[in-house]
Amino acid sequence: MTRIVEVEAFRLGLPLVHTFQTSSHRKSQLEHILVRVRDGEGRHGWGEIASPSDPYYGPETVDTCWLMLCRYLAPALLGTEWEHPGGASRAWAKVRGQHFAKAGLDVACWDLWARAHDRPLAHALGGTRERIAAGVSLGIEPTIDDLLAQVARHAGDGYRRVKLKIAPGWDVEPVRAVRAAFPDLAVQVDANGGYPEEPEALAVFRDLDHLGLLMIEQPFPPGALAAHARLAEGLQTPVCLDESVADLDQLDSAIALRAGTVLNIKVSRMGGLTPAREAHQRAVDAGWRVWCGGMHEFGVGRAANVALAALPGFDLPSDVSGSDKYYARDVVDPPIRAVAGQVAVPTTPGLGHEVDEPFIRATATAHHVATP
Ligand code: OSB
Ligand code: MG
Repeated sequence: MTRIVEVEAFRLGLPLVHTFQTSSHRKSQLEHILVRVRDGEGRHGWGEIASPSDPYYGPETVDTCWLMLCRYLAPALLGTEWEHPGGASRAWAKVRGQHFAKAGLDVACWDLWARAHDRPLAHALGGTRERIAAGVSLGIEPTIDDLLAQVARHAGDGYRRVKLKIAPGWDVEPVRAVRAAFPDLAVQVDANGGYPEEPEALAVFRDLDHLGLLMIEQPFPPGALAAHARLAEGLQTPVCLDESVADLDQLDSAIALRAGTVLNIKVSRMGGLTPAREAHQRAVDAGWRVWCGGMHEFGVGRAANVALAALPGFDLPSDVSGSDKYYARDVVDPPIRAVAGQVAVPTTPGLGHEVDEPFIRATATAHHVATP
């Protein structure tokens, strides 16, 4: 049995090497929360709460995650004994929502447990891949030339799939330009729910449907499952859901309604590795394809994504690029690296990357210690 006797939380900002813009926000530095758990035998594990600062992707923010972690989630975990990390999440099952905050604690428990059993996290989860296919997610750029330069840079680094953020006013034209300039590159788009289900938007998706895209991700707002189903029925291009599926019940509804055929599985959005692994199984059983999405994680969260993406069902390229696409200095050593568009799955215990604890302690802008 494992009992966590201490939860430490660190708020930490890292500058991005390249400003990132989506349909809703623009960022040049990101603040995440790193979580360290320790058990009675002195073993420890790390996790990351990769919430955006503002409530535009989902309802959570760094501030709400900090509050929920300190006031509810950490105290609940401290009072629970568990045999397997899947049992740790029962500690906070009563708390509704708060998936990003829960995910940080869940990953820390998985890391501790995998290390205690001397197993790489990917193996502990049931992963079978030695390396995973990595793609890059590119934000909205000031001009099409800027976008083409970004695509050229990452294609030059060996990535063979790019995801382009789209928004009303930045869609068919830039995507067509990338398609024309890079005919051999796999391209997909992500709207982050930025379109209403209206004739102008439907015309955009009809045009995109002719560009040979791998998929169209989250065209409509999260709750609009029926709208996604109507769109998917009329398109050749697969529809992928991200924001619409934050738990297994929403996944069941999406499957029943045929609101898509592809699922972007994020550890953060689902509330941890335990629910993410279950979502993988349910989606694959329903005949959907899955891949692993990201939230611009620092190295701790990124390593968890790599481990998840080693599961057998993840057969589409993931948004799990190397640390260097985002950060000049990461919080893990070695940083996550992509070679020829692939990231090797670590074979050392736990997350498989040493966490740079002195750097985290020295750089944190807030620190909280929870004990029983
Ligand atoms: O919708 O997938 C998304 C980043 C922040 C918020 C939402 C999304 C993203 C990404 C980045 O696409 C994926 C990555 O971590 O590289
Ligand atoms: Mg997305």
